[in-house]
Amino acid sequence: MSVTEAIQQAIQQANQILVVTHIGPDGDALGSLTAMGAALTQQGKQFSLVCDNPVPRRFGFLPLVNQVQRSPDTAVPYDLLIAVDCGDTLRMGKAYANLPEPHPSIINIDHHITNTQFGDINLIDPQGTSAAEILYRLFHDLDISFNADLALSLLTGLVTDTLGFRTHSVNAQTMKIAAELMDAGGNLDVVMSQTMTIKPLSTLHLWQLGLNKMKMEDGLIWASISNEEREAVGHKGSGTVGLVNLLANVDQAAAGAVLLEMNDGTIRVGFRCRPPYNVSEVAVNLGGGGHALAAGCTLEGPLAKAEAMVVALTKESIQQQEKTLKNGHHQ
Ligand SMILES: [Mn+2]
Repeated sequence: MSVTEAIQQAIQQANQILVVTHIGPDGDALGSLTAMGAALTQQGKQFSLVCDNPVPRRFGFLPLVNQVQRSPDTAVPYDLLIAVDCGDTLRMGKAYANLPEPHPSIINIDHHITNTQFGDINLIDPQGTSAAEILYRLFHDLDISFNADLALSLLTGLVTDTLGFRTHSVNAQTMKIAAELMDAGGNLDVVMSQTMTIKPLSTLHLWQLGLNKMKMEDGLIWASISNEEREAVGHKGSGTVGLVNLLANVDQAAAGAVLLEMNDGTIRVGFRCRPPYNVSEVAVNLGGGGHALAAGCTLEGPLAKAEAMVVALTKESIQQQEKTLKNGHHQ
């Protein structure tokens, strides 16, 4: 049985489906979550859509977003869990950690290269630009019709994880999928303006802070922001809202990092780089994960200690990679 057939059978046989996306949700997380909701609605299935963090306001335009709940229903005996855009079970937060035993069987749909294959069925494609792109292919194979709701959700995942079709992973196929989703009623202008262009003032204040604090040494550009500073500018959530991209796109930098101290004292670290560099290894070494060009991890405080560790390990990783690149023709 192919993975697609196995997924089809598991969904057909399930009565109560729990769909979960990752904490600190981005456009791909919420687009994939609501797309799965739209597809399950078409199939007449009972489901809950769960994200163990509030939905950021800018994603309010997504279909079914009002159905997204913070935790699974305790009274519902879920017999299938579908995880979307989650590299490991920790990324589901309490939505998974607090699930009563026996756990339902798991379908794991993702595009992170560091995915731990935690599902009973795993549909993982690290080449995929987004979890939404993998869902697009799955729904295509399952003959699910791309109505406007489904198209808008998938287009949101595609647009946001590619930073508006600008990442290295974008190819002609990505654009064909986007075109098809637009034909099906997905409004690109809405997605672009809501997720890429319009920003809350707090985002620019965080950038202002980050640009004031940025340092660059040995190919690494980084900024480290304390909880006090973060709260003073009204930053909510755990993402760097583009600051890490802004830094890492500096021509002279091999890699960029942003450290954000959260109010529980943990440090959220985002890494970015451009080819031929890779930041997923350093993120994995620090207990996190992600993609070659975009990765992250969570560290224990204090901030200065986390910063020293991140800076030392990332510089070392850059140096190693430069050595390997220089000797590339010998391998
Ligand atoms: Mn994603």
